[in-house]
Amino acid sequence: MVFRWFFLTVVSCLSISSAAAETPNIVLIYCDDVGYGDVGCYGAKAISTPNIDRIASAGVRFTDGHCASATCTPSRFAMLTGEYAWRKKGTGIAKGDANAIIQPGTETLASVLKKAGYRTGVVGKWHLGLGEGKVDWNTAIKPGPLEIGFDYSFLIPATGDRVPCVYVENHHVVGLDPADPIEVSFDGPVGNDPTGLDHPELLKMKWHHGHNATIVNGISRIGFMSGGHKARWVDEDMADVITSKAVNFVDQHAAASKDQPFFLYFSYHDIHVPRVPHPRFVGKTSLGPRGDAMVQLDWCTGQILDTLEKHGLDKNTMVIFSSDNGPVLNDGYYDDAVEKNGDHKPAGPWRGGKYSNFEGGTRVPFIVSWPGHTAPGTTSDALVCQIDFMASFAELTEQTLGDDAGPDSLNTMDALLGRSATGRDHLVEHARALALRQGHWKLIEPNAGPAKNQNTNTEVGAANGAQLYNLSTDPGETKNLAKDSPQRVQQMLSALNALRRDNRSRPVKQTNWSPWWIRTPRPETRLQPWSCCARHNSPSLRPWLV
Ligand code: NG6
Ligand code: CA
Repeated sequence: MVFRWFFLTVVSCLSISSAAAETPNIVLIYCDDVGYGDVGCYGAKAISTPNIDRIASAGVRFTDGHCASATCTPSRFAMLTGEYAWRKKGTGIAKGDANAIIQPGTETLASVLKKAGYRTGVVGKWHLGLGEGKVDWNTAIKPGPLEIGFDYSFLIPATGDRVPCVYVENHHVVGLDPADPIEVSFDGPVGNDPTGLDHPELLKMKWHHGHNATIVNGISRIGFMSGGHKARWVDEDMADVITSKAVNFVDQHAAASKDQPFFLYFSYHDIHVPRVPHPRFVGKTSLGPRGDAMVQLDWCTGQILDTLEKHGLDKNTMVIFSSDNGPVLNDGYYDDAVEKNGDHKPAGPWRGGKYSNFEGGTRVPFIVSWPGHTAPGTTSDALVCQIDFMASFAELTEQTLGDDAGPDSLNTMDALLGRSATGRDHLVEHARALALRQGHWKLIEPNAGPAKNQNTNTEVGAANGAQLYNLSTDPGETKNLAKDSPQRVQQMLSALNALRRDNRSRPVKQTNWSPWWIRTPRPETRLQPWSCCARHNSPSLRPWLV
């Protein structure tokens, strides 16, 4: 009898648990250099973004949503691996011929979803390195996304402004003529292609800083490239090309099996430099190419939303819209971004932008919609970060992350869906230095240096001493309160150092399990369930440990 009761209880627990696993399709729309204030539903007046606003009207728009770093490679590394990039050497802005930064065998957001039965794809900007050793672009290029959990990839290998200027589909350059092999170098010239430095008369967009090496499609790039002429991309067509690949991925899914969920990481080139939108978008804003590229980006968003609707997939698809770092105007080309900006505020109310430790560096547009699960048209002030996607989706799909996987990824799914007003209780923001958020308090650690990025003119948040800001009364980070609150500064510096020292934010799971009746009650070593929120979990933030 007792056995029967026990058996039924176990069975019913199991069935409850499997009924709780949810596997919506997931479309992660990831922009490049789009700032908080560049999107209509975040207050942009000079740019209209009806399609992005459609996502917001079906879901939750976050006001305190972050990428993990203020530049691309480390942000993407953190989002895909659930580990802060500042913990790992070699995760700074990657060269165009960088080797794969995420090693095969590393658990990633894609591999977690693949284990849950998803078909996984990445389309667009990669910028996390490909291959190993001296990369040969004329043979199979691996490892890459396919070796870390993606079933399909169609890539801009690094950035639009770096060679090689070709697309890579799965392991191969698209449209490569074997008689015209590709060679790439970041150390010195290769081949005979003209450079922007020697032949400015050949340029349709002039370089301002950097970006003066090989000319491709009338635009000089970072790095040297020869060969692969037929395979080279045309910047004006890039948004159309990658959008058609993303749409194909969804179409194929719809044709093959609606039962298998899919995860599409759709990673735009826009609005990174060089900003060269298709002629049909030119002049759509008063802001020049930067604003017009934003209109193009919104169009791409509409295409993918329409495709979901066409197949009736929208009802069970979670759409996430965000950006890899804050905004920048002049990032290396004369494209009128500064001259035509007028009173547009790319970072919205936040100070700084790309490259900055001020909020503008990492506080970006962040929208989540999932019909039937997110309340339409809502706003959340919860502190959320892309680094948490991994643990949050592991939880949603009822998987347990290993201790080595995603060490800084916390399950914040309730906040992401707007079910809870509380997200993280702390976050490390990464630019040239580290900054710690604890609620509305923000500490930027001492980092001496010029106040502005000398190329882009962005305020980077440098200062000899610590900076402490109260974002609830001073969202623009104008009053440094460090001298008034030395104790808080000390507490936050030690918490930051403890996060560094611990090598993780999510506590390890308890492995030496023993029955409760023989456990020693020692609060300082008792570990909390990993999926709980950071407030209860982070060893670094428990004051009795720091
Ligand atoms: C910088 C480039 C900048 C941009 C950035 C990467 C120079 C002087 N600046 O080094 O133009 O390419 O790297 O941007 O070369 S990111 O959004 O991909 O991180
Ligand atoms: Ca970027």
